[in-house]
Amino acid sequence: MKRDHLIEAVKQQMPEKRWIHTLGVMETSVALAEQYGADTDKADLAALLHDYCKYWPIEKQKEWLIKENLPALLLDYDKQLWHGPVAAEVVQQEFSIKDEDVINAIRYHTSGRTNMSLLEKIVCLADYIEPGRDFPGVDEIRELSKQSIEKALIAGFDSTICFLISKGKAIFPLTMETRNALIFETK
Ligand code: DGI
Ligand code: FE
Ligand code: FE
Ligand code: FE
Repeated sequence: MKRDHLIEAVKQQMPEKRWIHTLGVMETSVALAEQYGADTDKADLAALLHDYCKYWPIEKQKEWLIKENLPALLLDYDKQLWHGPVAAEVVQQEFSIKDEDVINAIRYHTSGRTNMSLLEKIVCLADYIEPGRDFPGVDEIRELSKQSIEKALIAGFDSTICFLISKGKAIFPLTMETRNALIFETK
């Protein structure tokens, strides 16, 4: 499917504010891809589709998790973790996206994972620092992104983990594993 058609399809799935966020993630992903030497077309495509299922009714997301045999552990943790793995399946079927790296960048954009590819890191980080984001510490993460993608991502996950702790919420084990892996990578 052509990019213009994908854009129309994505816009239809979300309110205006989420579309503006998506545009921000696309712009930042392409900039990071240029900076770190990744494929800018893949960065643009993965960013365009990363939140495709964010506004799907939660029951529909759950149906896809079960239908596609996605990790059952996800069901025990925050529902916000579901839209990435679900979108990774949906875009393959709806739009015939076949690039594994693009699919994994969508799948792991919220939790991260160990041994993330450069493209996966880019989309995950762009999701934190796109121009519309405004949370305490975001400017420090933007600064770190100029120096080290791993250090910037660690700071992003630190902020999410601290936020979850402050709310008394559980932390998805893969997020902790991701943070540990990034720390070992920067050693
Ligand atoms: O979809 P976005 O809002 O653009 O961003 P996202 O896909 O990174 O979702 C982040 C949300 O997920 C954020 O509000 C925190 C929530 N969340 C809940 N449990 C976890 C979690 N995020 C991570 N990384 N790990 C968790 O265990
Ligand atoms: Fe998301
Ligand atoms: Fe994220
Ligand atoms: Fe997002």
